Amino acid sequence: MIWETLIEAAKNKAGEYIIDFAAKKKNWELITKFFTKKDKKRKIIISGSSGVGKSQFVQSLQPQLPQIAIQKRTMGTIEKEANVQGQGIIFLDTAGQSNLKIQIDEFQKTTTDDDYVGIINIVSYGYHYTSTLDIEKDIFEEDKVKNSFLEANKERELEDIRRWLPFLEYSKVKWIITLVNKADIWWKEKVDVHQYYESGEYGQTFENHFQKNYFKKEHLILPYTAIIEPFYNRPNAGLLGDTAKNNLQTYFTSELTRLIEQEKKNK
Ligand SMILES: Nc1nc2c(ncn2[C@@H]2O[C@H](COP(=O)(O)OP(=O)(O)O)[C@@H](O)[C@H]2O)c(=O)[nH]1
Ligand SMILES: [Mg+2]
Repeated sequence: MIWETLIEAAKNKAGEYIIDFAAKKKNWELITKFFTKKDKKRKIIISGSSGVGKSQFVQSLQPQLPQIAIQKRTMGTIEKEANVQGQGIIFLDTAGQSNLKIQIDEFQKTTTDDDYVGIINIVSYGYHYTSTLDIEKDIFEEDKVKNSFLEANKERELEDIRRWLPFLEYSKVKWIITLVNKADIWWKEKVDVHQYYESGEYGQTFENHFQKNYFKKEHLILPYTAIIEPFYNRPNAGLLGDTAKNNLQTYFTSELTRLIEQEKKNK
């Protein structure tokens, strides 16, 4: 129970009532809950090409952020609400063919609207799911994923960030997380994967942009697995177990919590 919340609560009739009620119930959490609802919600944009695991990622937050609940569909975006240390958070997921355009619209809003605190850009080192290719011909060579397929998808990831990084020039968001999803698939190549996103072509693209930039943002690169699942049902995946998956998810949540608390303090 935080003192500020209690003092804030005592300021008005509704607050007094809640304090009374919480005291009767001996449940002080009720006060925090009541006031968090009234507090301004912070927005986080989930970006990334289709098939990298955006929706699955939002799904995976469920056990990590127990209060994640309300889901709302608007034009092109799916909003999911959660509570991180008493702060209401809205995750904005996008779906469909034109999701890059929708994401860019959201990025543009971050220059004028200070509800937006961060961006989680999801990538998957080329292991994108796609429905337009022939699995046998275009994706696999025997049981090995074709290099040409992975390279083409990584190129798509780069094209996407090149398209939207300029829109972040005057953005009010404080941080960007590059979430390298599907670690269960690429775990064996983790050294290369980390290098690629940190200082390879992807990392370079990011760094180059922010050098020119007036507003510096914190950029974290975190490994993640939203779900453990073989890539196109091939038997060779599953290189990372449940414990590791949980550890990656817990680590992500602790970093997210840190960023949100930091942002609240600086407000
Ligand atoms: N192996 C594995 N598959 C994943 C992971 N995350 C998502 N997927 C799969 O990738 C496909 C696309 O995921 P989805 O969330 O729909 O991607 P979106 O288009 O970005 O929303 C689905 O079949 C997911 O089950 C992951 O961490 N590991
Ligand atoms: Mg989706």
